[in-house]
Amino acid sequence: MQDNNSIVSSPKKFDPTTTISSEFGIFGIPLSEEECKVILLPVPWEVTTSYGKGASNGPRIIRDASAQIDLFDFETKNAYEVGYFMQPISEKWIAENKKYKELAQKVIHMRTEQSGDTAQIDKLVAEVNAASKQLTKWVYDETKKILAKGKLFGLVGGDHSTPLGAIQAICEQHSANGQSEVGILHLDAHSDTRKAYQGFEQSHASIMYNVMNSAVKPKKLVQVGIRDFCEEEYNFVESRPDIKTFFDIGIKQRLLKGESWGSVATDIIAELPQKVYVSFDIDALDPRFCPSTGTPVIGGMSTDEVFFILNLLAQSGRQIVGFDLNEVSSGDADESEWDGNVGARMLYKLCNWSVVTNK
Ligand SMILES: [Mn+2]
Repeated sequence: MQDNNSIVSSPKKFDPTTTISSEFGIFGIPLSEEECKVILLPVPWEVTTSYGKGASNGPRIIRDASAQIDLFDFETKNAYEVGYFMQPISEKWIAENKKYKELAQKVIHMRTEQSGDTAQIDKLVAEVNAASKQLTKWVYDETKKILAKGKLFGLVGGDHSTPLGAIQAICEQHSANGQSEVGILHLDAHSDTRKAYQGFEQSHASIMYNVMNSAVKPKKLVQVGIRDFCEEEYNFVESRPDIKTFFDIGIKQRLLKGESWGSVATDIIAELPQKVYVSFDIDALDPRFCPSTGTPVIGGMSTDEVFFILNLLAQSGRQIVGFDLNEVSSGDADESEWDGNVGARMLYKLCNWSVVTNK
């Protein structure tokens, strides 16, 4: 775990004012994968997205916007000196995403138009489900490889289905007797606890249902900012003692009555065990921070409120054992500078706090 001590002790290993091509790495940090402590796995996948599109471009628009960030950070100072690296965005998965997204769209279209026979729909759904399983297996394997090198792990989606394999690998890494010690801090507008969505077993709307039904499941799921969910999801989260949901409206009622964000955030952190995986759907934020995201919902948190939670998490002595940022989207266009900019800044804080809490 100490392979990058040389970088920590010689912070002038690279000049942070140098700008390099955004084709390599991230945040303009000109270090190789071997030299970096934090490794980011980009997953350009949005096969089952139902409403807006463009989440598969998330890794690219975040990387493109990331070079403009000042590396020195008020809260975490020179955490970046251990090096952050984003692996190349896989051309194979870009192509697979395009192929299976078309099949999934066909299914959604046939369902809304009530055209096509059931057997045809079932066949297409089975193909999409098989592709999603392959993606999850790939993410699981890549996550294990990164962990095996003693690196800190982050995933950049893609839609919210993408981190399933990563969460499973990290829960297994920190487990005993089939029970994981990891708690998930889940920031999202949506509960994402649907058993399946439009027949798709591994869609963005089912990620936390799948996580909580994994072979080695997390010790606790703590959801924050949830404001779009169906009755079945409400009943599901309320019935499980290992799930605590801070609904957005509940949080807002407390704030509107004069309670502080500090007191709300303290209650959120108190629900989490020592080891924490952060799954951050950008739509947890007020849509003004993520106008192109696939399923925006009014309400939500500000960037500062999320920064405050992360800071408090670190102050509490908890350890971030992995994280993902997902649903940052280019929208219908191939680019969205603002969504990329906000995404890059949120990702940077996740990297920084990951380093600080693992010292
Ligand atoms: Mn989500």
